[in-house]
Amino acid sequence: MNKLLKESELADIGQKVEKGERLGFDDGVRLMKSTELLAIGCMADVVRKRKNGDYTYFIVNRHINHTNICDNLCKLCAFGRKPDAPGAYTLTLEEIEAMAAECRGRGVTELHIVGGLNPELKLEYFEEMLRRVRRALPDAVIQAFTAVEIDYFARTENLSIEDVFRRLMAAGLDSLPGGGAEIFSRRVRDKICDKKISGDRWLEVHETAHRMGMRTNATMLYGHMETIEERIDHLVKLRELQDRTGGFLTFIPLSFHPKNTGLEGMNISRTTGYEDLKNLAVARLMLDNFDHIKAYWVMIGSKLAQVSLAFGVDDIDGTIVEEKITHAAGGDTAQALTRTEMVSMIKAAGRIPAERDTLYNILKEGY
Ligand code: V47
Repeated sequence: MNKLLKESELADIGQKVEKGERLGFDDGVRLMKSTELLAIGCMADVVRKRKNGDYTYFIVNRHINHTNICDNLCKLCAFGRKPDAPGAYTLTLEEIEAMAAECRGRGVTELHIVGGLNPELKLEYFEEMLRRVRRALPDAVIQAFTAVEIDYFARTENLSIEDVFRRLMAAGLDSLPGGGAEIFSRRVRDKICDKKISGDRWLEVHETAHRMGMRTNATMLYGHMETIEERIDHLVKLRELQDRTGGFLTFIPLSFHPKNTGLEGMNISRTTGYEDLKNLAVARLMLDNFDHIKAYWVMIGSKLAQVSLAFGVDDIDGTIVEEKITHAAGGDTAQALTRTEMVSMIKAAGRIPAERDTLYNILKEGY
C-alpha cells in the first residue's frame, strides 16, 4: 500500500479498496467527512486504473435545450421560466433540426437534448423532433430527456413509462441523460425541488429504460442543503439499481450553482475545489459497479476537471458547444471546449486521450 495511505486514518478502507471489497455506507460517510484528500485520491486512482487503464475518454457532443418553460420551477434551477416571463422560449422543430444539421461534418457523435416541462408541447412534438434530428444527423446517438421529462410525458398523455419509451424509441431515442436526480432524500427535495418526481420515481424510470434496452447516465446535485449521509445514501441507491440492471454508463456529480436560483441568498456558496475533488473520488470508490466517472468541466472548470483525472475520473464531458442551465445559474466557464483543448488537457495529465461514442467504444486514440 502507498505510504501516504498506510499512515492515514483511512488505511483500513484502503485495504478494502486494494482487495476489491465493496465499501459500506459508513465507509462512504467516513471518506466524505475526512480531510485526507490525497489519501482518498490515491484510493480512487487505484480503482480508476483498474477499470480504465491509462485511457481518459471524451466525447464530441452538442447540447440542445429546446425550451425553458417549465411547470415545476424548482428552487434549485435558474433556467426555468413561466410561459409569459421575459426570456421564456421554445425552439421550433425547424430550429432544432437546423442545430442538428449544423453538426454535420464536425464529428459530433452525440446530441444531448433536455428541456423544461412545457405543457404546450405534446408527445408528437418530441417524436417529430427525434425524427428530424435523426434525419439531420443519422449517425449520432440521441441522448435525450431526463427521467423528470419522461414522467411528465407519461402523466400528461396518460400513458405508462413503457409506452412513452416505445414511442420515443421508435422515433429515434437511444439513451437517457442523467439529469433530474438531484438528491434522492425527500427532506431535501421538499426544500429545493418540491414539485419534482421523487427519487424512487427517478430510479424507476431509469430501471424501465434499462429493461427496455437503453443505457442511461446518473447524476447527483451536491453542495446545497444535503448532508453527507444523504449524499452517500444517493450513491448507494444508484449502486443498488446498477447491481440489478447494469444499465448505467457513467456517473456525473453536478456542483450546485446558487446564482439567480430560488436558493440564492440562503447562505449557500459555490462548492470549493476541495469538495469537488472529494466528491468525484468518493463516487469512484462507492460506485464499484460503474465503469466510468465523468467530470463535467462546465460546472467545475476545465482546470479542476484536469486535476480530477488524478482523483478517480476517467472521462471529461465534452465539447458541448452551447450550455444554458449552469450559465443561467452564474456558471462562468466557457461555452465549449475544442477537441484540441481536450486532447492537450488529457495528455498533460499523462493519460491517453480516447475519443469515445456514447457507449464508450473508442473512435480514435493516440493523438
Ligand atoms: O437536471 C439545475 C442540474 C442538470 C442547477 O447525463 C443544476 O451526461 C447546478 O444533467 N446548479 C442538467 N446544477 C445537467 C445534466 C448533465 C450535464 C452533463 C452531462 C449529463 C449526462 C447530464 O443540472 C439538471 C439539474 O440536476 N442543475 N440547476 C444549478 N443551479
